[in-house]
Amino acid sequence: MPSIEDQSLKPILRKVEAGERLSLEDGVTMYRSADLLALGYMANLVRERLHGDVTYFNVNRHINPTDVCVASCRLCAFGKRAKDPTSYTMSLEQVWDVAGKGYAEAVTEFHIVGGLHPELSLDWFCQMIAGLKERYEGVHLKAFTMVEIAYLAKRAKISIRETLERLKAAGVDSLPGGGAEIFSERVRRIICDHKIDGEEWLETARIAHQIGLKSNCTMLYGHLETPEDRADHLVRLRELQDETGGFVTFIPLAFHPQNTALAHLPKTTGFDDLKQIAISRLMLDNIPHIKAYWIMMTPSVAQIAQRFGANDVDGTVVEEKIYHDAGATTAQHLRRQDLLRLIREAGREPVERDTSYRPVQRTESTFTVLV
Ligand code: V47
Repeated sequence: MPSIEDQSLKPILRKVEAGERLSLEDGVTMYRSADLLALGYMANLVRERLHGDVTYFNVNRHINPTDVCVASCRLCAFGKRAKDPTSYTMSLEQVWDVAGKGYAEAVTEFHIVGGLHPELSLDWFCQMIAGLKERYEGVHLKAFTMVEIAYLAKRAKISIRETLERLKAAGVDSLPGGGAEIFSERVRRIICDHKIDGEEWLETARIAHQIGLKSNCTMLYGHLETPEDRADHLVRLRELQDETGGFVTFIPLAFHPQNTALAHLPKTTGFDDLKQIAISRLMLDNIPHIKAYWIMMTPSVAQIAQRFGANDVDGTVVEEKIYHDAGATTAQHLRRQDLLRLIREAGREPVERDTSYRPVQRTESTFTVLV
């Protein structure tokens, strides 16, 4: 056990050892502490209690059907106006085609998110989903952030519940965690004032969970938020999880400022990224998995994060646009064997999972090209 240098963490350590819930104030105390090793030690205790030595990964592919977006969020380098000649929108055939391209291993999940397009209808997206299901039977479709759901409902002039029900009937299996950003209204007004507010994000997630769609959840950090805003965000996610149990994985997302309207802000440091992973594990005692998204934190930091509270690294990804448009210097994809090495080197046992965290059994014949 390491020595706890920061005395303010001692009462928190006692709670962690006793398996007690941490308070919002404990969260703020941890954010104010620079005792990274003590935070990592505590988070690792919880992580090993829950998952032992296992670190999960999956073989997935990201698909972004369009970057056209009616919102102009200051945090974003991805969205473009429809009249921008550099914007793109795929046809249905292109989406179905791109889903199977460029990867020679059997994908178990498509992660599908995009801009808020002013002309693509709910029917179009239902067709897109149904077409993917038909062509790639057995691939889990994790599609549409709460923000996209709310926008599609508004455009179709139907309720959020009905929108989610229609997408579920078309073949959506679960929802990714994006768009939550930070729930603080003060900060949200500056970084993404065109988006639904925090309460609406939580309400959309609540309805998704009620109709049987699991989802992930995220927090965007490293911009204008305070330690109190971060702790509040985590507590609000934890409260909804107490109610629905529908969140599977939490993914803290470090803000990448390049090419955004907030380009003057500095990038987060590895220190802050690891601290955020540790505090997430400690505060979110009812969310099973904490993901260190390698695209966002770099494979090196994602690897260290496996000893600071994380138990997942995300997957092969194949083609990532949102972070790369905002200056990410990481690769766009990692091979399955790269992920295995990264995890093993951290002294963890790699387990390939599907989106529901069931282990995936591989034989040579499942490594077939999909196209
Ligand atoms: O919603 C946008 C964020 C999210 C920037 O559910 C930015 O498994 C940093 O949600 N700098 C998309 N972040 C990514 C996302 C995600 C990723 C991996 C796995 C899962 C999952 C979800 O990225 C957006 C927004 O919060 N984002 N722009 C930026 N400049």
